[in-house]
Amino acid sequence: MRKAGLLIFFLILAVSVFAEDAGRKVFKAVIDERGVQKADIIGGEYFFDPNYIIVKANVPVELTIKKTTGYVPHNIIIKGLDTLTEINANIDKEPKVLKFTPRKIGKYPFYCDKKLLFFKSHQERGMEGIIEVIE
Ligand SMILES: [Cu+2]
Repeated sequence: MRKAGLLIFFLILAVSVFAEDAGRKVFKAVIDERGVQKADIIGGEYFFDPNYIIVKANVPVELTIKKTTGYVPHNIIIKGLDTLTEINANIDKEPKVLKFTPRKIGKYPFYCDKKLLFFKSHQERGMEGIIEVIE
């Protein structure tokens, strides 16, 4: 009985890992004439679109983020992109530009940390993504 439980646990784990990858919408930031990498993100219930953004290291980034219609408050939090910055911004219907220069190659999760009472957090409901910094 114990083995069966373990097997089910690993099956669920495998399925959830697969599902996470399958749900990614990938966008590679576009470098404009100023040499700035740009990407637009929309946040809403309960997603970021795109939710996998690829940027180059040591090139300034401007992420323009805005909210879909609706009254649920959202934010975006990104940690560790460079040594000083932790991005933590509310998302509004008015587009907001988040500026940073990624220094280290790697994958950096971003998410909305809003949560209503005992409900699942927005992050748990799928309001999360990854910024991948490449060379
Ligand atoms: Cu949210």
